Amino acid sequence: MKLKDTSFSVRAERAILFRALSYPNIIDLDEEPLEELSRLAKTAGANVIYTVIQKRAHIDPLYYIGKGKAQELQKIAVEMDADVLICDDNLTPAQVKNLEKIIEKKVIDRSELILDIFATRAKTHQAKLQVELAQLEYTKPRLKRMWTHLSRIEGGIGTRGPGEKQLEVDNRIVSRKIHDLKKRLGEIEKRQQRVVASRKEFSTVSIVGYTNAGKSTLMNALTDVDAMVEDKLFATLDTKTGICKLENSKNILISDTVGFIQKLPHYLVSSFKATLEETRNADILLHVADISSPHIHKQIESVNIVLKELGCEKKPTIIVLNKIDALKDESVIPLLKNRYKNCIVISAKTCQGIPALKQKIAEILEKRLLNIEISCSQENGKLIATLHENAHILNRTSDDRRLTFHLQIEDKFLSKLLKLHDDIQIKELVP
Ligand SMILES: Nc1nc2c(ncn2[C@@H]2O[C@H](COP(=O)(O)OP(=O)(O)OP(=O)(O)O)[C@@H](O)[C@H]2O)c(=O)[nH]1
Ligand SMILES: [Mg+2]
Repeated sequence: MKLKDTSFSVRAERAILFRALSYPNIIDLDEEPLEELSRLAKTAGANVIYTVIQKRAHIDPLYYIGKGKAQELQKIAVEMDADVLICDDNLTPAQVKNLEKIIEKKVIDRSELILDIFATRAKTHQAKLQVELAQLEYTKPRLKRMWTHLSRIEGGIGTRGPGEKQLEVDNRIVSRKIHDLKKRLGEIEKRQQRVVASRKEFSTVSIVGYTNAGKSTLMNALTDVDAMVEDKLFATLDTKTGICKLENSKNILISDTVGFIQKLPHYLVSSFKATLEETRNADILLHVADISSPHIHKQIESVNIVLKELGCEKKPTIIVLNKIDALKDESVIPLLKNRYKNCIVISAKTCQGIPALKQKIAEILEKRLLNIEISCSQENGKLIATLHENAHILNRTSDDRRLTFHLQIEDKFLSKLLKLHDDIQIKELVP
């Protein structure tokens, strides 16, 4: 089971985009509700020829949009010679099946589109395995549809998955394959954990954020790594790590990673766990957001949801409001600063605000509490007194000549201690 060779399958498909708007989304209506889906579709290689929005009180459990609207879509699809219909929400397997029956064209949902983009973008072995796993997780509950509906759907968006040749594939094979991929990715994850652990002497910072917010551009501004920057969604699928020198001449490790998007399918996040290992272990997160986007709040919120899913919601996080050079209305800056307390305004492109960002990183690192064990001679009264004053002592033991403290101490203070006293021994403890 291999990812299809995308150089042949990306043909410019004619796509109709559709979305049902129900409460509370109708009230909170964006100016262009299908703008992001349209960018995603174009990224996947489609030509968007028409968009349809249906306002309705409830999402239809059988057809997502109303049945009548689906019949209308069928006529439009024939008239406009569409190849594919793309829904902005995630559909149930039954909804896809029912819609395809009426419309008689390939219907794909948001997750399938994102998976498709990931499949075209995956370059490294690990990224490919991760995408393949996510595709299989997506396919599994839909195998029945694949059996009955796939025969008339050849090539193009949504068939780059392992599904297209899989009419003969049954649930058992898919499950076994999922198991096997998880095992292989688990091994990669363990290896990655070891690499991350071996770098523990460095403080680590992970760049996260909505897709296209400027994460890789920021990575390039902070380190000498050459990360790929593109005005495309999901340009980065792999983690890159580089060294950044702070003003206090401390070196830290910074990693760039895959972007997030709203309604990101859960299994995609979990498939990318190995790639996101750096994020899960980072001391600080830089959450990059595009200040020039009218959807900035929603994008920050979507990223926070994914961070929560990764168990990172409590990590010290700096909200990095990027692309200030592209902002037209500067009056929003005070409002944003008020809303996002720990934020900093920058332009990764012009490097405006980069020194201030580095300064902020240094400050947070210095304030970070370390869990350590310090042992010193019993005679070192001055050190013992300063420890009592400046650290939170959790435990204290003594043998004939030495005292051992288990304590929490600020990184900044520990550096000072090390300079002042040479008879202490320090061991960092895992909290
Ligand atoms: N005007 C302006 N454009 C920027 C800035 N930072 C990034 N960009 C542009 O935004 C686009 C996306 O930048 P990337 O750095 O690739 O964004 P990313 O967050 O890594 O995107 P993905 O990896 O696709 O999630 C590119 O066209 C960049 O040139 C900035 O400070 N100002
Ligand atoms: Mg990137």
